[in-house]
Amino acid sequence: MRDILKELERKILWLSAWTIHNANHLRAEEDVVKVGGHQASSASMNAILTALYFAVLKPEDRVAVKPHASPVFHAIQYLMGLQTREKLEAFRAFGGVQSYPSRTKDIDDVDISTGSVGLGVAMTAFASLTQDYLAAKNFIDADKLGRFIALVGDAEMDEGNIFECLLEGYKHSLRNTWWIIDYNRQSLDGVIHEGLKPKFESVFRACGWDVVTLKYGRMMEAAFARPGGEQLRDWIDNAPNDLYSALTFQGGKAWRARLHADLDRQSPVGRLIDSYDDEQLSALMCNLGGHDIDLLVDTFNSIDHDRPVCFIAYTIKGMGLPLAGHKDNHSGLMTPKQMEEFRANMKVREGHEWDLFEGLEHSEAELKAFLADVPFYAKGRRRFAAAYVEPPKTLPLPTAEEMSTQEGFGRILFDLAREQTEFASRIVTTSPDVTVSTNMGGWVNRRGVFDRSEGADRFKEEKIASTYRWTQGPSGQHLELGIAENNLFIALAALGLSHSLFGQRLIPIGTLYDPFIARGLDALNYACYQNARFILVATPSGITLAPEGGAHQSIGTPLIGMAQDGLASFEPAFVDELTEIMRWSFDYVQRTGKDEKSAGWLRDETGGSVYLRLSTMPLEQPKRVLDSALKQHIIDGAYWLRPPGPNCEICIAYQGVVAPEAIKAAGFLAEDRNDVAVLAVTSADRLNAGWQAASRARRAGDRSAQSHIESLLADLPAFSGIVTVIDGHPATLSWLGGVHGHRVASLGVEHFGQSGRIAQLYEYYGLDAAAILHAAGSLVQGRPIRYLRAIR
Ligand SMILES: Cc1ncc(C[n+]2csc(CCOP(=O)(O)OP(=O)(O)O)c2C)c(N)n1
Ligand SMILES: [Mg+2]
Repeated sequence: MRDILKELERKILWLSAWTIHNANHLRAEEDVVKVGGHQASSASMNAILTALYFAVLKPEDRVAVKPHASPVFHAIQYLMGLQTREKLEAFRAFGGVQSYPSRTKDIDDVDISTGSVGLGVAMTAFASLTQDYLAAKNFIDADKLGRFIALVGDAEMDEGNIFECLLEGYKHSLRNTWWIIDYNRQSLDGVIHEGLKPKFESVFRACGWDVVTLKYGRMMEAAFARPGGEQLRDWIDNAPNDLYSALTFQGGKAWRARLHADLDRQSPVGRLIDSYDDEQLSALMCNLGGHDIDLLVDTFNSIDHDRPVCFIAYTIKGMGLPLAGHKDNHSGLMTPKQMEEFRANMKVREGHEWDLFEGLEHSEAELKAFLADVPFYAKGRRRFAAAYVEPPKTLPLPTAEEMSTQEGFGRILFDLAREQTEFASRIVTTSPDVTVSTNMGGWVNRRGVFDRSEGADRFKEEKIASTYRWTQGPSGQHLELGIAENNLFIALAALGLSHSLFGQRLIPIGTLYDPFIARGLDALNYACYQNARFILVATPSGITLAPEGGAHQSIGTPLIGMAQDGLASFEPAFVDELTEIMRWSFDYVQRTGKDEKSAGWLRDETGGSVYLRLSTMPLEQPKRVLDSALKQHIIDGAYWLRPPGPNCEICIAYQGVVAPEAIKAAGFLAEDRNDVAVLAVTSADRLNAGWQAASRARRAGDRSAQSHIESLLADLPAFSGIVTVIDGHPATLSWLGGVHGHRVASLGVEHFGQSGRIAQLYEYYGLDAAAILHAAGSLVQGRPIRYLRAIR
């Protein structure tokens, strides 16, 4: 079996190097993007991936493969019949295998996407926590837990989000997680800093992990056991990274010259060195732990506990290729001549490069029998689906004369927390230390904090009065996180893929302060790229958070919401709108319409995640009952609060908490111009997406396609001007003028906010009724608007 494994290791090295060579040299004249960055980096982890996939992993296990090992991963899938030659031939090209393993773009069962270094690593930890969460609720079988394994580049360890996640993991008693560090001591730019290994080790141990070092391969160990061996080991241990790399690149002769220069030739160690010929000496010196299949398989399979383990595997970047060890090899590519030599070594005939069993010594029958028996693939594709969990048909509408959307959100959740329904049991909330300040405290009072073990509430035991009675235990439905927004988003990514990773539906709701979305933005993008499903509630937001000042006020987040793929963004002004949006979101996050092309032009069938930008400012609530048409408009992104008539000269379009200013301004305007329209925008994002989609559909021949905003603004006379207003960047709504060519004046915030009272700031930044009237004045034709001077 081990012999076959070693043959497969060579085969995978061949296939991955060939995939890259093919894309870069053979198809370079075609439209294939020519960049290396994979050959050396892939080869570095070739043995580790071979060992894992063919001899260690179980079907329940999940792996995040470091971005540049993508060709190795796909070569393994190709051997297993799960990846096609066409896709490999089109590596990095249109429709081909992705540069970095992608759950959404690749066809071969990628467990966890990687690409932006560090994020896939943390994802394994949060996927493991998700598994614990599901097991604690008996949603999955607690006896069949998988392991979550990250293959980590050593330079990847510089990413801070990894350390944030280590601390969080410690707090949640992380288990069933392995991180295998590819300690090749090279990054993208070159050879990395000396002596990181002990630092890694102490950090991991401090966070409660076991650390296993795979430094010497078995050939090395055998040499160390011979006379002079100890000295050889000392030399290896003390060799600087760059020297080791350079000698690796130069090969056997160079090794001998250097070793003889440093160690007495006539001593036992000198004789030990001379007992190897050049080729053997090179093989010996490159026989680091991370390249020794036997050692790797035995070490991985010897782990008999569920504590988290960090393996530090010494490797050589480019191992087995002529690029090995060279400091510039990250984007290095084998030349055609080198590839020919490599081909000869691998015994691969021209024209047979993609043949599965070409150049291998074992018979096809033996190899096929081996592959058919690999445990990891025994249960087929591990991409699951979960049953739809019926959301409530309607959500009880929180009522009060005045209320903020943030309060409304908290009350809706609080009401849901009372329900003993399947749906309520599938909600999981999480927040980076802002659970209370984002109004989820009541929900947590009722549903508890998740922990694998029951916790005590000392304050309760001591009968000390407190608003928050948060019991802690396996039935808890709130995952309390420390203040690290990266962790929030990666937790949402993992919880939001529960249906696909574990076959169990969760409805994750995460809260944070709106400005701090920026802190975790790459992780948010990463979650969306994987098609994770969650509801992000960002509150409070904008300069409406007046006394908090510029540090806590968000400006650009509405634009983030618009630009982020996979995320439908809303900013309701009133709680009845929010209630409808939340009800819709509970369905939207569960939608599974697949094919982008066959779906309707709005792409709503595919579903996605949702971002709600809320506010702490209490607004007087409208007294109305939403009919189904209005509900639909709220979801589609806008409705006429005051529809335009045929003589309408001015339309005020607002989004979110500035609604009262817009309404007030319309009131003033109406005293002078009796036909003033007010457009309530609940989602600039969905309006814009619909507009873009309809334009695309029309270009593709669907002449009837018309988006919601196009129909709404069709009611507005061509001579009307639109004043837009938002507590956020004005560009969010300024595009409205492009829909039918209306003139636009856009109000919003462009500069860091100030502390103050809301009215002061609205005046200062030009969001108040007076500013709206001024803007309207600049748009109307003919007689100026009266009252302008009376207002300010
Ligand atoms: C967030 C992020 N920043 C930068 C990059 C570009 N990049 C890709 S790999 C890499 C470093 C590679 O070093 P290492 O992790 O040691 O892997 P190796 O190449 O040695 O296999 C960098 C900087 C990236 N992919 N993601
Ligand atoms: Mg490296």
